Amino acid sequence: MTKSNKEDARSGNRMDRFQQGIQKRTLRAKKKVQSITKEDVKSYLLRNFFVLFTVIAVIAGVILGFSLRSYRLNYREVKYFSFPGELLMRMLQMLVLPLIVSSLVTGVAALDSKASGKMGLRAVIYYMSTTIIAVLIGIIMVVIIHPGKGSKEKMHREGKIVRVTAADAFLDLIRNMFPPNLVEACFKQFKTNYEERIPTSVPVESNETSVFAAIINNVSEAMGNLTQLKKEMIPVPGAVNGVNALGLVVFSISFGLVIGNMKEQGRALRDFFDSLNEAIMRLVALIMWYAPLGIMFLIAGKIVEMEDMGVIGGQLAMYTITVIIGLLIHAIVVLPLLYFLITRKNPWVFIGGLIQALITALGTSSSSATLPITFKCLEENNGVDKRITRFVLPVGATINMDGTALYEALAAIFIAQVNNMDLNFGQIITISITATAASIGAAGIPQAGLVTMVIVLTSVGLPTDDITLIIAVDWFLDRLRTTTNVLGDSIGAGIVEHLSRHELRSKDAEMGNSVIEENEMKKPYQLISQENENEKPLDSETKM
Ligand code: 7O9
Repeated sequence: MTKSNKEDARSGNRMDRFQQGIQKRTLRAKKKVQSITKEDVKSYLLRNFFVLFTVIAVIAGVILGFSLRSYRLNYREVKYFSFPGELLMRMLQMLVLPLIVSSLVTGVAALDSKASGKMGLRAVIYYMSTTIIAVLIGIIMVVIIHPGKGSKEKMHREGKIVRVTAADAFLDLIRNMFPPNLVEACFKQFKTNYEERIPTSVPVESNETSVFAAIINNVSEAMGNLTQLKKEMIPVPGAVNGVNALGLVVFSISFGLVIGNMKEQGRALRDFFDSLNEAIMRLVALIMWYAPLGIMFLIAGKIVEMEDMGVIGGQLAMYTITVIIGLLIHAIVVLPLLYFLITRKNPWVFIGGLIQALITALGTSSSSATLPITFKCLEENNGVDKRITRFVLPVGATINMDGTALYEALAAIFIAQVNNMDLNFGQIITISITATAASIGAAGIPQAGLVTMVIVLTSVGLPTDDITLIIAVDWFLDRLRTTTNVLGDSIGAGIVEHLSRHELRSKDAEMGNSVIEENEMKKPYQLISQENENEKPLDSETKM
């Protein structure tokens, strides 16, 4: 054989192998295609149709909103116009209460206390670390960009701020963890109110003979009345409307732990909550048909309603941009990177499955109202194990708010910049700690929104009145924060699932009964995973 012949043969071999490779692939692809049932295709189209529809809804909402602005609708007309959006909010909020209770109870009861303890620990470590990262990003961005110029005279002010005492807010938070009445906890939160009282001065021990004592008493009372120097704010118990999420979460987790340990005796309750959860999820599926329309009107309504951009001066615009950049870095760099580093899977495929939830968060600006949709996206599009989502999502919605933490730290330093105050290192650390704590405790603090901001500001002696400088853009930034919060919770579910896969598997091996049902749920996800070879169903090989 000549040299060139040899080479020919070798290249022929290579060609053969190449062709074989292609044949194998086509065969595999054919098999895959054959294994895809009609149902699979249907569900795939349906899901993408929904996502497409939701994205179109946002775009249509923005266009509709801006084109209606020129008509200068009055307040009443704006309210009528937003009505379909309001309905979506109400429908979603309707489901939140039964959803969090049933999912937490079954989520915790599905694992033994050791496994749920480990899962809980992982979740809490994830929440803490991402929140701290978010706060650091906020601080770094506001220090680098420096949006506050040290003058606030020309800035627009809007709204009122509430006065709170940090200690009372903290005690309220702890009180709300233990609601005395579970039914009341579904619609009311405990809140310390203040009453102004002029304390009646303790009378000097007087017997009728002591003219001196009588004079002192009279004089001190008169002075108290006149100068009101002694006026005191007395904390009195009160309540505000709103779900006491923290109390319900604490109760549901404890309840789930207990019935999880009750073995056969707890079975009836476990089945009840399981069934309740399933029924609620079916209602969510129904509401999702209406969601795109609702979101369109929510967004359009908000755009029609918003004030003219004229009030936003240079500093406030820079501040808005700083917050947006900070949130973007956290949401599209840090969280996906963390997901990739821990699970070694493509974060964008995971985020792709969450689009509807993220858009709903953008439209509703409430991570608790988005919760039903987040559940649906994670379980059905991303195939995250139900035992994980049922625990991680409600707890995440209650205590994990990365966007909020980032925002509060950034806002506090912005207000310091506007006031020309230099913060030392200790003060910046204080801001980080209070912003982290405020984002964790927000759900337990009544009327949290501004209250937590007041607490962060007072912790370093910044003027709380200056919150009114940033209220004008808060409605907009709230939407972006909420989207970041929802993304943080969802990626947390993905990460905790990956870290807890061994416990989940051993539990599967222990009891094969509920697993069949869950595998059926996985079908749509497997269809996705075939497109993305690196995205394998986590535990399909061990199940069944
Ligand atoms: C944002 F899911 C439930 F049901 F457990 C749940 C119910 C209510 C969870 C949380 C709450 C709740 O009240 N949360 C709450 C959140 C209360 C006050 C303030 C905030 C902070 O909200 C975020 C923000 O303003 O930055 C954001 N709007 O994620 O919803």
